[in-house]
Amino acid sequence: MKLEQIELREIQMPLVSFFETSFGRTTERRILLVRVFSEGVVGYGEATSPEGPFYNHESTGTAWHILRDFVIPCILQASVQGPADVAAILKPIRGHSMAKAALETALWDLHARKLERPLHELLGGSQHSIECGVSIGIQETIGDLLKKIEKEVNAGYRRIKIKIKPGWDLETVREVRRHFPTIRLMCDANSAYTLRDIDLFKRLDQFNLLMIEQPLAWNDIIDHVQLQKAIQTPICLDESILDAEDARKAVDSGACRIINIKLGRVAGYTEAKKVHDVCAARSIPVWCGGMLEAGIGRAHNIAMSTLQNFCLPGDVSASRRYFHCDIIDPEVEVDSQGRIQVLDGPGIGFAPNLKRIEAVTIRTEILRG
Ligand code: OSB
Ligand code: MG
Repeated sequence: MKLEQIELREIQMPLVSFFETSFGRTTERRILLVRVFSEGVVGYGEATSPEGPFYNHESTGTAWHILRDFVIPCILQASVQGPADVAAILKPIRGHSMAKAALETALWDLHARKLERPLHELLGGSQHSIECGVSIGIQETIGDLLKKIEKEVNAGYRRIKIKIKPGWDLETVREVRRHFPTIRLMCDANSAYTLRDIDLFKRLDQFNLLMIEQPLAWNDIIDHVQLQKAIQTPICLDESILDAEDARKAVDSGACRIINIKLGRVAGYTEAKKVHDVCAARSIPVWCGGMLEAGIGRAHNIAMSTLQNFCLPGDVSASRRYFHCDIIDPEVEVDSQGRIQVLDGPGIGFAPNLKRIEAVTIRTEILRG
C-alpha cells in the first residue's frame, strides 16, 4: 500500500446528555480522527480513547502523542502490504492500543475502499443486521434512570445496561427490576469493587441479570475467578481483556463466561478477530462494547459486529443518542426492532461528512513519509 500522507485531527463535540460511570462524568467528547491517503483513496479511523486516563491509561492527548510521534512514523517507514500487517509492525510499541487501533482500522477501511468492497465482507462477517442494546450512565436520581430506561425500551432496544458504583448498586438494580420485570438487564461496574464486596454480588444474583460487566480491578483476572465461582450471574470482562491471550486465560481459568470486545482496547481488527475466535472455540459469546464513539468509530463497530460470534446485543446504538449531529452520512439509526441494518457501500459503508468534520475540528496535523 503506497501511503502518501496521514492526517491526524482532533474534533470536539458536546454529548446530548452527560454520561457517568464509576470513574467519572463526560459531557463533551474530544475525539481523534485519522485519515490515510493512498492513490486517490482515503481511509478513516477514530481513536476511542476517552478525554482522561480513567477507563484505561489512554487519553485524547496521549493518543495524539503516540500516533504523531510513534505509530504513524512507524507505519510510514514500514512497507505495509495490507492492513493485516499493521498489528505486527506496531507490536514493538507497548500498550496504547486505542492509538494503534485508530490507524489500523483506517487502513482496513482504506483497503476495502480500494477494492470497492464492504469492510464487513473482507472481515468475514456474516450478519446483515446487528442487535442493539444501550448503556445508561449513572443518573442524579433513580426516577431519572427509570425514565431513561422506559424511553430506550420503547424505542426497541433489546438489552439495557446500567452503570453501577458503590452507593448506586443493589437498591438501584432492585428498583429497575421491580419496574421492568422482564427486560434483558445487565450492569457494568467499571472496576469499582473488590472481593470484599462479594456479598453484594451474591445478592445481585436474585435479579436475573444477563451478566455483570467488569466488577473487579481493570488489571485483574485471578480475583474474578473467585468471584465467578461464588455467584450464578455470568461475569463479562471488558477492561481486563487486552488481547487474545488475556481472553484465553480468562475463559480457561473461569474468570468470565462472556467477553465484551472493543476495537480500541485490543488495538484493532486483527486482535479483535483473534479474541472473537478464542471465544468462539470455547462457546463463549462476545458482544461489541462502545466508547461513546462518533460516526467513524461507530461504523467500524458495526462492521466488526457482523462476525458470527457477536451473538449478544452490543452497546452500539443510534448516533442521535450521543450527538445532535454526527460526522457521517447517513447517521447510525436503529429500527423499531432494535437492530442496525448493515450497509453494503465500500469500506465502513458510511460517508464521512467532511463539512461537519471541518466544523468541529480543533487541530489538524499532516504527516508524510
Ligand atoms: O465500560 O463499556 C464501558 C463508555 C465509556 C467508557 C467505558 C464504557 C462506556 C459505555 C458506553 O458503557 C458505551 C456506549 O454507549 O458507547
Ligand atoms: Mg464496560
